[in-house]
Amino acid sequence: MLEGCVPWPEEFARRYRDRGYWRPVRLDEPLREWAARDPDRVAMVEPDRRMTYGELDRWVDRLAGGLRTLGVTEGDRVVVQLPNTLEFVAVTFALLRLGAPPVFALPSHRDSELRHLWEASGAVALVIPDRYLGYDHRELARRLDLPGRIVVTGDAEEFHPFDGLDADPVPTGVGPADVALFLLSGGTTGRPKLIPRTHEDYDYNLRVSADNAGLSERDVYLAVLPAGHNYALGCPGILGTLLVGGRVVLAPTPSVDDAFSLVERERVTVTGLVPPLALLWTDLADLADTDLSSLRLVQVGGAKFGAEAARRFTQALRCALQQSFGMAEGLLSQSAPDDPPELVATTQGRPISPDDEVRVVDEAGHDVPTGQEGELLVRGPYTFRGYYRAEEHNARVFTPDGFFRTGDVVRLLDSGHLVVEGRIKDQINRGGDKVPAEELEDLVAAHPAVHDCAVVGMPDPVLGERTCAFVVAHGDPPQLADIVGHLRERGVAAFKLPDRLEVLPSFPRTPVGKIDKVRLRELARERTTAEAAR
Ligand code: OOB
Repeated sequence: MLEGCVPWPEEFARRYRDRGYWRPVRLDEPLREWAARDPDRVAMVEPDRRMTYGELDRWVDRLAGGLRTLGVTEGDRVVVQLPNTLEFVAVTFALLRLGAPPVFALPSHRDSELRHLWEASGAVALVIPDRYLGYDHRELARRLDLPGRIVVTGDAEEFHPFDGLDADPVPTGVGPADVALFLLSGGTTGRPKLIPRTHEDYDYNLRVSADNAGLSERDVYLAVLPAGHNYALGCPGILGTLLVGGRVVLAPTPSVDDAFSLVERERVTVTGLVPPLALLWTDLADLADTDLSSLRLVQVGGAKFGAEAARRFTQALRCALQQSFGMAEGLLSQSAPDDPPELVATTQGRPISPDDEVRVVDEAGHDVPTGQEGELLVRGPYTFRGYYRAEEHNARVFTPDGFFRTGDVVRLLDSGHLVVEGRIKDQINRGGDKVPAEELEDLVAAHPAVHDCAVVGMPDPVLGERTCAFVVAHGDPPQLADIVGHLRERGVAAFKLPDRLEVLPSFPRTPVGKIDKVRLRELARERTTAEAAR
């Protein structure tokens, strides 16, 4: 295994193999099998292009060869920041085949995030689009001036053209237990961490979630959310659909217009959404003049989807809802096809593997009685054992016996269903986009008019939460626009920009002298509800 990654202890690995969870395959192998069995089957579709399994498999081989020629070798990391396109899928498989794990950045990431990902992964190459949604990623790459290869889809200008990656493939010695890819954590302390996922663990993630979604080769999965996010990538998502021989449709943007017209045209059967999008779909399903009747299952997750919203959603879309509570670190909890509708509306389903070990504990780490709130700890066949190159942090977020402390507050019901009640990790969940508090605080505190900063979530009817930055000023108090301008200059992703700024003479403190975020959250809530009442 790659240096800096933590393997499962041998007894667990043996158990997961004995039980058939971990198979001796690499993630790119099923593509080869489908291509051999049924080369003319359509594998993936974009609004203006489509490609068969046979074509995709050949492309992946040539791309892997081309990347190798560029100097990317086994064990190297490659940061991939591509929107939902055929190239995303092809380069992902090519890197899997080459044994050079992709590190998935979001298309919304900017200078600050990309530089961090580059450094934290020790990457040798970056793959970006020329432009996406009006933003020129080549300019971003120019500013970053990274010491490595920059590959660009579309008009590459001075960089390496994606389409120029074309050479005979070279075999690699990478195996099922090796790291296949890196997912990004939502982050709490410091900068977001990298999550290594092995071929065999992620293959199991794909199979068990495909199974739970009843996915088959007849299914058409629409990728609305970013392809490099665990949810759309592998729960079962793009990779799970291709594993079972289904068809992947790639939405160029998450807009309802794009999604609805693709559902109608491609007869989409399954998709996954975050709650704010699910609310929009609920409102527009009947208004829009589109035929959505092919949908049989819509997953909603990434942030809490309330019971009332869930009921309205099911009524409006007239298809099954699957609540999904997942994390890039592993654990995936989802409604099952035979769950009664009320249980689907009111819970976040059940962990999908029989060998997911979950504990719910109080502040002292003791298990709480069933049905009571506590922090969720988890260990299992597709839950990782450590962040990449993060020994100290790992010592804090894992128990000595290997349970991952999720930072989520849940209740575990007698039936095994989980209800997410909140969070103790210092993060704002902005409609599924995770804003790491500490990262944002450090960035805001670098503004000359800011003495100190603390960010908290404030309730929001659509996003669930929005971000409120509290600051203590140096001299003249700054305005929200000043702070936002400062963050934009530093190249911070738009979803991390604070929605509100509150200036205080000093921060409330806890008895031990820490900033009292509970009090700040109350304050943010009081101020927003007072304004809403006006
Ligand atoms: C998904 O993955 P991440 O890594 O972006 O975020 C994980 C965190 C969880 O720890 C939890 O705090 C929150 O997102 N979360 C939810 C939730 N689903 C995720 N909180 C409440 N209710 C839910 N249904 O977000 C993710 C990965 C795979 C599938 C689905 C979501």
